[in-house]
This record gives sequence, C-alpha cells and structure tokens, in this order.
Amino acid sequence: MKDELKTRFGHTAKDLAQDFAEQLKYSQDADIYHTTAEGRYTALALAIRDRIVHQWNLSRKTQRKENAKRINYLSLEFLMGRAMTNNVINLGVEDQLKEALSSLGYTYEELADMEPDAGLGNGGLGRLAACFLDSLATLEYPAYGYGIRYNYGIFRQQIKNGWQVEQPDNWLRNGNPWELKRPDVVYTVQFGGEVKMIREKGKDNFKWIGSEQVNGVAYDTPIVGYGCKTVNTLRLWSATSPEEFNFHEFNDGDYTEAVRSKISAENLSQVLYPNDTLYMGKELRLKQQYFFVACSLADIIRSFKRRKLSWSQFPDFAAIQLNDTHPSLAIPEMMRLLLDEEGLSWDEAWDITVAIMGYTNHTLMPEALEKWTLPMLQSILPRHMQIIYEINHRFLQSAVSFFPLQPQVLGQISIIEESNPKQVRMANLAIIGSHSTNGVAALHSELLKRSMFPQFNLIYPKRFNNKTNGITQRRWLLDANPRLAQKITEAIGDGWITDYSQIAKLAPFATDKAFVSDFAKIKLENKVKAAAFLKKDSGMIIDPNTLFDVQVKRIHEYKRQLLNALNIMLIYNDIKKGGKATENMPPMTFLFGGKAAPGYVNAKLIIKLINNIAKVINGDSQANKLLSIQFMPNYRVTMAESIIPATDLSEQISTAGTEASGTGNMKFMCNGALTIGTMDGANVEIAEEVGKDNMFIFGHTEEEISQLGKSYNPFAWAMGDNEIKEAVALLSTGYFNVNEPNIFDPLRKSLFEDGDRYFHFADLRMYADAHKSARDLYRGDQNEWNRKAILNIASSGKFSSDRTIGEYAKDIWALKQCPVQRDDGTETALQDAMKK
Ligand code: 26W
Repeated sequence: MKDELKTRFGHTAKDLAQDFAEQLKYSQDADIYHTTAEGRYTALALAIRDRIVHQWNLSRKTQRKENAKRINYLSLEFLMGRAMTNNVINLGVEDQLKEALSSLGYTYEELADMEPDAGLGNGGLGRLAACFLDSLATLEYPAYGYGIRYNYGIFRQQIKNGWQVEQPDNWLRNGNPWELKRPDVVYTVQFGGEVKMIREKGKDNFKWIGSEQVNGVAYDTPIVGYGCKTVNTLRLWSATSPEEFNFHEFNDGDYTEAVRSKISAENLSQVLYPNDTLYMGKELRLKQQYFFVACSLADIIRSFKRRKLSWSQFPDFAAIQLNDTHPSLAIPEMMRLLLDEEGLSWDEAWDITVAIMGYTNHTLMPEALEKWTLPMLQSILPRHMQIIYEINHRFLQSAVSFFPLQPQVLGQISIIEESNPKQVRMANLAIIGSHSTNGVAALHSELLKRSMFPQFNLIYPKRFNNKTNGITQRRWLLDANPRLAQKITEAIGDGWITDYSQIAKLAPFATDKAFVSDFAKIKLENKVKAAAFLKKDSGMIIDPNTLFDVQVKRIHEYKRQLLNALNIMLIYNDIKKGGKATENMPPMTFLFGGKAAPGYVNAKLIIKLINNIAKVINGDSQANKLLSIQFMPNYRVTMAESIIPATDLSEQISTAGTEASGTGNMKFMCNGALTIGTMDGANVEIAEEVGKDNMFIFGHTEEEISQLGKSYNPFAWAMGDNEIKEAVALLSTGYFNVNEPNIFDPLRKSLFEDGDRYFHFADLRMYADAHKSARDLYRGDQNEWNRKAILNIASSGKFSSDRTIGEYAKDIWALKQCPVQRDDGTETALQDAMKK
C-alpha cells in the first residue's frame, strides 16, 4: 500500500480479512457455513466504515479548532449511487481488500455488487450535489451536505410490453451500513397554526404557534476525500412524530386517529418526488422543503452559537448554498430565527441572511419554476408568509427608482404573482434574498441574465455569475474505468486524480501508436464488460463489436430522444432501400436509458416508441445486421458507471437554449467518447476546449432558434425533405404500432399540430448528416477516431468538479481549505474512552 492508513485494525490484507471476519461473526452472527450475500456485504461495509470513523471524528475536531468557515450545501436531492467502491478507492485499500477477500474465497466485485444505489435524486441536479461532496472533501473544504433521508428513492423502472412501469425503491430494506443515526441531533419543526403578536419592552414580537409538530432526526454518512484526510458529512433528516402516540386521542378511544397522526408525521420523509422540470404544487412537497430547511438551519445555528460570537460574524463562519429554489424557504426561515428567536432587528437579520445565502439556478424551463399558491403557504407557514410580504415590500420600494417609466415591471419582479389564486415566486425570493445567483454553464448564465431575469440583472448586476458544472474524475474515471485510469497514470503520472488540469499532458499520446492501440483495446474490454452487465441486469444481448451510440438521461421532450428516434427511422429506411446514407455503415448498437416522470405522458410515450422501434428493427433480418436498438431499463448511477466507459458516441442533442449544462456530456468526454451534439449548455464549452473538429456539432444555435421563433413551421421543414417525409410516414401510418392503433398520436400531434416546441424538424437534416459523418469516420479511420477520442480526454481538464468547487469557494463562499492530519488512530477505543 502506497500511503498507509494505520488504524487500530492494522492495514495489511491479513488485517482486513480479520476485520471482515469479525464483522461477519459479531455483527452478522454468521460463520463460513452460514452466511448470506447481504450479510457478507454488510460485514464488509462495516469493516470499511470502521476505518473511516476515526478520521471523520478528527476532521470535525480540526475544523472546529481551526475556527474554519463551513459551506452548508442544501439540496433536496443527493444522487450518491454506491458508496463502497468509492470509499475503498478514496481510502486507498483496494488492493489489500481484494487480496483479503480472495484469501477467504470471496471476490470483492461480487460483494460490492450487493449494494443498492442510494438513488435520492432525479438526475443532473442530484448527481451534481454528489460530485460536489466528493470534491469538497478531497479539496479539504469544511462542508456539510443537508437533505432528506427518503425511505424510497427514485422509483425502479421496469419495462413491460414497451411501457414504463414504476416500482418502489425500498433501498433501506436491508439496513444501510454507511449511515450513523444521531439520536441526539433532533429538532422539532412545526406547521400551520397562527402568529401572535406580543408587545414587549415597546417592541412588537411575533410568536408562531404551530398546530402540527414533526421531529427531524439526523442520519450522517461520511464523505471520504481521496487519500482519506478530510472526511466530511452528509446529514440527512428523517421525520418522526414527537410523541409515539397522541395519548390524549388514544385515551379518548381514538386509537386509529392517534396512529394516523404518527404516520402522517413520518410521511414527510417517505418518498422522493420523481419529477424533474415539471413543477407540481403539492402540499407534501412544500412540507418536505420546510422540514429539511428548518432542521438544517437549526443545526447550523446551533453550531455557530457554540462559538459564542456576535451575530454579525455569522457570515464569516457559515455559507449556505441553495441547490435550486427547492430549499429557498431558508431565506424567510433564517429571517424568522434571527428576528423572532434571536431578537435581531430587521436590517441586521437581512444583511446576515443575504450575506450567507447563495442560489444556484439549474433550469431554463419555465414549467420548472416553483411557485407556491399563497393560500397554501399562508396556511402551512403563516409567519413565513408575513416575512415574505415584508421582504417583497421593501424590495419593491427599492426597485421603483430603477424603472421610473415602467411601473408595470414591478409586477414582473414582485415575489407575489397577482394571479388567481396569488402565487409566491420562489426564484424571485431566492435572487432577492441571497448575494449570489449563478447558472451552471456559460450560455445558461448568459440566458439567465438576458432572458429569464433581465430586470434583476439590472438591479443587482454584481449578483449574477457563472459556475460551469463539473464531475468528479475519481468516480467517473478512476473508479468507473480502472483500466483506462491505469493507462493514463502510466502515461502521465497520477497527479490528474487530484489535479485534473494535468490531464492535458495526455494530448501527445493521441498520436502514440502504442497508447492508441491500448486505448482501443480498453474500449473493447469495457464494451464486453458493459454487455455482461446488461445481460445480468435485464437479460439484454448486445454485440461488443459494434459502435455503441448512447443517449442516457431523463426522458424529456427538450432533450430530444425523439430526434434520435427519428434519425434511426431515417437510417432504417435507407437500409431497406439500399440507400447511400448507410452504404458503408458500421454495425451499430443504439442504447437508450432514462426514466420518465410518472405523470409525464409524452415522455412515457417516447419510451414506448423507442421500444416499439426496437422490436421492429431488431426483428428485421435485413436491418438487424447493421442496427440494434436497445432501451436499457432502470438507468441509474451504477448503470452509468458501466455504460459510459463503453461508449463510442455520446448523444447530447437538446434544443439549443434548453439544457442548462448537462453533466453526462462531461462524463462521456473524459472516458473517450466522441460527442454528437448541439451548441447547448456545457457542450459549448466542451467545443471550446477540444475544438469543433473533434466533435460532431450540428443544429441551430440558441440565437437562430429564437430567430426562427414563431414563424417556424415544422410541417414545411419535414415535407421539404424527401427522406424525412418518408420517415415521418412511418410514424403517422402506424408502422411501429400495427396492433396498437393511434397510441403515438400525442407525439405526432405535438410535432405537427402543436408547433414542435423543441424544433426537431429544424435540426433533423443537420443531425442526420452529422451522424453520417460520425459513422463514416468510425468505419473509415479507426486511428483518427481514437486520436480524437484521446484528445477529448486530454481536453476535459476544465470539467472536473474540483475546478467548479474551487470557483464557488473563492467567488461565492469565501471559503478556505482546512487541512486535516492523517492520524494513525493507534490508540484503542478503550484507551480513548478511559481518558474521559
Ligand atoms: C420542481 C420540480 C423540479 C425538480 C428538479 C424542477 C427542476 C429540477 C431540477 C432543477 C432539474 C435538473 O436536474 N436540472 C439539471 O441540473 C443539472 C445540474 O446543474 C444540469 O446539468 C442540467 O442541464 C439540468 O437539466
């Protein structure tokens, strides 16, 4: 082992084997004749966790002793995936562990495979939060992630007869060895009731007396930085009832009512809402948001109060980042705590709140913007509603002078929308109540200023900024693609693992014969492995000796899986008639993966359409020599880790101006896939880094799309191109749904009758042509393809979440690194305890 972490358990393979055996025996009551796969996994996880806890404790102590400022990342979603493989790599014990397990007759992979994904997120926003935690710990920034410990994460997707069917994801069924319950860290949160005004010492004090109470109990998961120096905390709140039963009701004989209120409290942390981009004003969701915000702020304040400093210093010790508007109730909640509980004046409280809060916007979709109806907010959070009114009143007064001749602008920037019923615009609240509003890619941040919030940009020009997303190279390259990672390290050293800008040193290897051939070999091995994964996961059979063309992401019309499907129809038709476009085509496998929000009819239809196309094409003896179409059920972090390293062509084809950033695009890039994509989100910056020559860029730009605007006629675009016309005919004549008449009518309608909101037909011809160039290159010049692929890896340095986090720390949080010593922890727990 290179860098030894000695603990009281020792560090050799033998010691690890010993730890594992002890856990099996004492925590699982198992022996070699009597173990279950789950029990072995849990025992191994506990043995690994033991090696983390000492350094975790030391990290907290060091951060406290150094009086370090801490970032508190508030997010309703953390899409963590598996912990074991990541922790083992960051701890640096992988080789020893493999040896230890094989000495006992087990394989590490087999045990690691038992772990369910922690799927506490929908997609990009939740996975970004997880990458950020990894970077924060590795860069040794003091950080807490705060969220909800959902009992059910994002649903498990099954495909039945081509349709998506949702199954509950009971991920905690066998317990979760990575978390520690902190029964002493518990806060009571209230809802409803009324606000009383009490006059004391000539001052009006407000007292909110809620009608419903819920407790939030903390569950902590260690976030191990690479090299295991800093170990930070992900603290998730679980809701419980403050009283086991309402004994009053119980004694009155209303047993069921007493149990019901307990269950109703626990409901709060039961399930993650599976929507992304489509906002739905559900009361339970609002309660989830307030529940986790209230617990988190109480926790942050408790930790600040231990320092016994003045409130004006609060922003020197805590920063809070709001991951989208989902936690934006933190703004009125912070005001309430400082005003009502701590007795600060409005101006003092406001300055502190604005200084502490930062807001990240993650989407340009208007239908994703959160707006709570005023009556609902009023009845659940009456005091917060008062505070929001006051914030709005003061804001509008200060804004008047910016728009002397356009008083109507005030109605647009007001936090309250004068609709019926009135609505509270959470994005406006988040911008007004924080010192920073950032977008997640350069184009997105520009569009925030230019089209989404132009008036706010006028009032607060310094608040708007960009923080282009990134991903952690440790999970997405080192962990997910170990063979390529090893090759890269042989070529340029291992500095890239913690300083990803060093990946640029790989550029010369793009023309190094030996390296190129190793790269090709590894890509093929990864395809073989991915094929085995899919076979095991869903029984799917695919051929590793084909071009893997992959589109994996949530299913959404703006992401244009339909564009991909239409292009497949063009290819299919061309094959059938022996056309030019497919004359020299390499055999291809088109892989799709992604979940549709359960209520999103068109997204579900797109899944069905892909599956029906697959059925026809895969069953067509002429076409299936060249084409295989697959929809991979239940796309998730663990599947991504297997598929992305095996991909040749990465599909990033959203309508320009719709995808805020994308992060999948970055994961593919650093694993040596070429991108076919539009000038949207972070694709623009990827093109800047690697050069358009090394990608397949197509389609209208954001400006061209908005130029096209209302005059756009999808029908004319489609009918003006013979091949497209024929492909469309397949859709409208029901070629793919012979026995299921009319099922795809809503898709056809949205394309032709409702104006094709996402400009499929404006881009389809350019897409088909770009796709043909990709196929031609792959078929015609493998060397050139691989050269470009390696250049993509070498140019991916910007897209590390380490870089992103460094920028947040400097520009928004004023956060300093706080190095933690690596301690061997040789003292035994008993010696430790006796010192007390
Ligand atoms: C209220 C329902 C809801 C839930 C989630 C609305 C919106 C969301 C998220 C903001 C959607 C999301 O995940 N956005 C994605 O964020 C990624 C990380 O910044 C970006 O890379 C993606 O482009 C963006 O779609």
